[in-house]
Formats: sequence, C-alpha cells, structure tokens
Amino acid sequence: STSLPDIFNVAAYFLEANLAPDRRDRVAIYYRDDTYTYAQVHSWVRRMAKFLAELGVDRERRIAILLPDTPEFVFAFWGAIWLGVVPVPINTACTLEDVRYILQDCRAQVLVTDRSWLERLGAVESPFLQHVVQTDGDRSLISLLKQQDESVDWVQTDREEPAFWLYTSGSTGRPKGVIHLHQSMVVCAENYGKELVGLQADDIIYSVAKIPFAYGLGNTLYMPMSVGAAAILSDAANAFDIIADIQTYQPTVLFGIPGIYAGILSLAEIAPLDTSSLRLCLSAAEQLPTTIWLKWREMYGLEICEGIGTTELLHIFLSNQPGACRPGTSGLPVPGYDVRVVDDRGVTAPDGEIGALEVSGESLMLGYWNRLSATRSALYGTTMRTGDKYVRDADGYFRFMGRNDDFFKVNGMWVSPFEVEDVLLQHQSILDAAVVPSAELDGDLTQVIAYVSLKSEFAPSIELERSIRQAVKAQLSPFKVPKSIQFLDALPRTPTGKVHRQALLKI
Ligand code: 3SK
Repeated sequence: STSLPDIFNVAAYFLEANLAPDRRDRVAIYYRDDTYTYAQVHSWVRRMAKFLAELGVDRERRIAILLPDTPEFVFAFWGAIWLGVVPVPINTACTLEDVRYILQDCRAQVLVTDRSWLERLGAVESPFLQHVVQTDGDRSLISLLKQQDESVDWVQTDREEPAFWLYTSGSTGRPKGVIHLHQSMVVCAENYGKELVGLQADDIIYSVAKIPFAYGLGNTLYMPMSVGAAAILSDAANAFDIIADIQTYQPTVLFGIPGIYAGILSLAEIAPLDTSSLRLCLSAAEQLPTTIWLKWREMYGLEICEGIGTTELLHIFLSNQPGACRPGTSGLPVPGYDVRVVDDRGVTAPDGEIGALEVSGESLMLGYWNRLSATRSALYGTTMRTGDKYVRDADGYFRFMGRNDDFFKVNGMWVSPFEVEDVLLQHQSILDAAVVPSAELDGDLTQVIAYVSLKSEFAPSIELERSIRQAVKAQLSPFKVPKSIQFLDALPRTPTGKVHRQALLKI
C-alpha cells in the first residue's frame, strides 16, 4: 500500500480501473434475474454520490446502510466513499437493540434501509440522523438516483483517511465500530485475493458471508472489483438455498463458512450440490473441522482452503494455499502479514508451544470509534493481539487452539473447547457441536458441558449420548470428556455465523 499515492480514493481506484475497454461491459453483479456491468455500476455510484452531495452530507460524516446484499447496498457503499463520506454497513442479522445502538453510536447523518426495517425500528432516536432513504416504495432509492446526473468528481481523500467502518460484536459488551482507511481494501485485495487465492477476471464469486461482515465485504465487494470479476448478491441464509444459488449462477469460487459446508454435506442425499462450475472453495469465520474437510474432498474432489481473519485486520491474514492445504490448520501467513505466537511475556513462543496470536499488517484498523481503552488493549504499534490461542508447527503452519476467553479449567487443567468439539464432530450422528464450562453440574466445580445438534437421520436418546461419550473417552483425557451432552435443534449463532458461546452459558 505504500506504493499508493497520498491522495487516494479507494472507490475511484476500483471503479475507474474497471472502466477499461476490456472490462467496462463485463458483468460486475448478478442479482436475482438482473445483471449489472462495471460501466453501469460506475454510473449508479456516481449518481449516488451526487444524491448524497445534494442531501448535504459532509465529508467524513457517516451514512448507515441497513440492507440485505442488494445492488443498492453496493451503490450506497461506493457512492459514499467516492464523496469522502464514510459508509457504515449494519448486519441485518443483528438484534434490533444492536441496530439501534449502532445507529446512535456511529452518529449517522443518513440511513439507507428498506420498509421492513423501518417498521421494525419505529422512530429512530438519534439527534444526528437527518435523512432516511428507503430502497422500496414510491420514493425508492433507485427512482431518486434516476433523477440524478453523474457530475460529482471523486473527492481527493488521503489514503490514510477513514473510508468506512464495520461493527464487530465481541462475545460480551456492545458492538464496536472498527475504522478502516482508504488503503485497507487494496492491501487485502492485493495480498490475499490476487497473490494467495489467485482471483481472476473470469471468476464468478459467491460468498456465504454477507457484506456487513468483513469476510463478506472482501469476498463480494472489493476482491471481485480488484480483478474485474463478477460477484453474486443473494439473501440465501441456509445450505438449501445456497445449493440452489450455486445451481443457478454457476460460480467458480465459493467463499463459505464451516456450518454451511457441513450443512451442504448433510443435504447430499436430498439436494445434491452441482460443483461443475467450482474451481475453488474457501472457508473462514470459524475453525473448519478436519472431518468436514475430508468429507468435502471425498464427495466433490475439491479441497477447502481455510483461513482466518479479523474485522480489525479487515480480511484473512493466515491461510492455506490452493493446492497445498493442510486440513485442521489455518495455514501460513498471507503475504504482507507478520504473524506470531507469543508467550505470556510477549516473546515468540517455540514451535509446538501454545501461545497468543499477534498479527501486523498494513490493513490494520485505525482503532475502535470512541473506545480508547479497547483500542489500546487490542493494538500496540502496528500489531494486533487477536485474542486467539495458536500453535505454530515445525513447518510454519498455524493451528487454532481456541479463543483466549473460551478456555477454562477443570480440576486445575486447561480445556480447549475446540479440541473437544473436533472430536465430537467425528461422531457419525453430530452435525454441530459446542463445548462450554458449567459450574452447576457438580456443586461449584467446573465441568465440561457439550451442546450438539444432530443430523436429520438421528434422534436424541440415552444410548446415543452414551455412544458419543464413549467416542470422546477413546480419544481424550477423562477430564475433557463432557459430563453432560445436551441436544439442541440448532446451536445459537452470532450475526456473523459464529457459535454464540455466551448464549450457551446462559441456558
Ligand atoms: O472470522 C474470520 O475468519 C474473518 C475472516 C475475514 C475477514 C474477517 C473475519 C472476522
């Protein structure tokens, strides 16, 4: 990114590159039965910028985008950045309470949303909000943009100026606004999208993660644009709908998450996946169990390139490489990132020893909005403490051991929930599993408690519970074996699809 000029607007950078004669008429977006070429996207984005300018939105002020993945989302996001205005995508899977909080916290001047969300929100109490723009109804955003011209030139922002925010929800506390700069998306697109994954102009990209999640933002918005590829926008939320989308749009690249890979595999008998168009499958957001990796390859002959990222570093910084995947690991550092496992004193831990994961890279956030102490504990210099526990092996591959906050002690010995979950998932009946501590089972002593959801052909029973426990006993030390196994229809998940451990602790 240091090769980028000081005056740099990332919307103009991506959009103008795709006006080249060999790119302008290529499809940028597939949405339902419509397609949008790069030239069309360029035109809508400029109209959006003009529209925001006429509303009087000032440079550096925020606009909130509370929408499913739609063309209007894309136009609003890039149109704001074009004008030096800062878009704040809000995940539609957030709770109403969190949406209200984010709208206040980011001090949005404009909210772009749809009627169903407006009905849910009721009156929005924010002294900063001046305009609400609806994407449906009589005065829809598209009808307003049709009345606009394209006469606003891109604003001469600095490459180190805030370009957009993303909200991240930790396991506790309120969501935090992560501030990213104009240079950040280019860093991720160059290092991960182009160099590591090898995205190309003729790719058609499908992301299970939605745009307001940093993983989805990269997969759908800026990685395709960085090479002139096409992105599919969809509101599919389950494995069944995703299988149908893949059949319809024939993507070449699938950015998935572990739960969806597991879900697609479990539907193989009733809704077989058409993999004929796929050349690459990738996974992030949560650790991918080895069993799923192996089944996927056996069933479809495709490997899944697993990686890990954070909202604070914007996208993936550790990843397996296509053609050289090691299942059960997060892979090697992505070019451009320095990734270390450190001990309690902050010194690099020897290979094979568990420690805290720290990462440095040019896509690191500026900080959390209005959260100084959280920013100071997450960052030092150009480095972020990710809050994950990892081991690096002698070949340099990184293996996830759990989140710092998720580890717990039983009889004074550390339990990694992830280790137990990995073994549980090897049982033929289990679709999804999460392990948490419980203090209630045995007086005040902490015990291991497992929550599992079953594949459709299995039903909970005492025999099944016994069989699962036996299988875990055969592989793990006795103190790691769940004292209780609870069957749930589905595990609670956060808006970004991760297991909601705090919710399980409250059951
Ligand atoms: O959770 C992840 O692994 C992730 C990946 C890419 C971008 C952002 C995140 C949080």
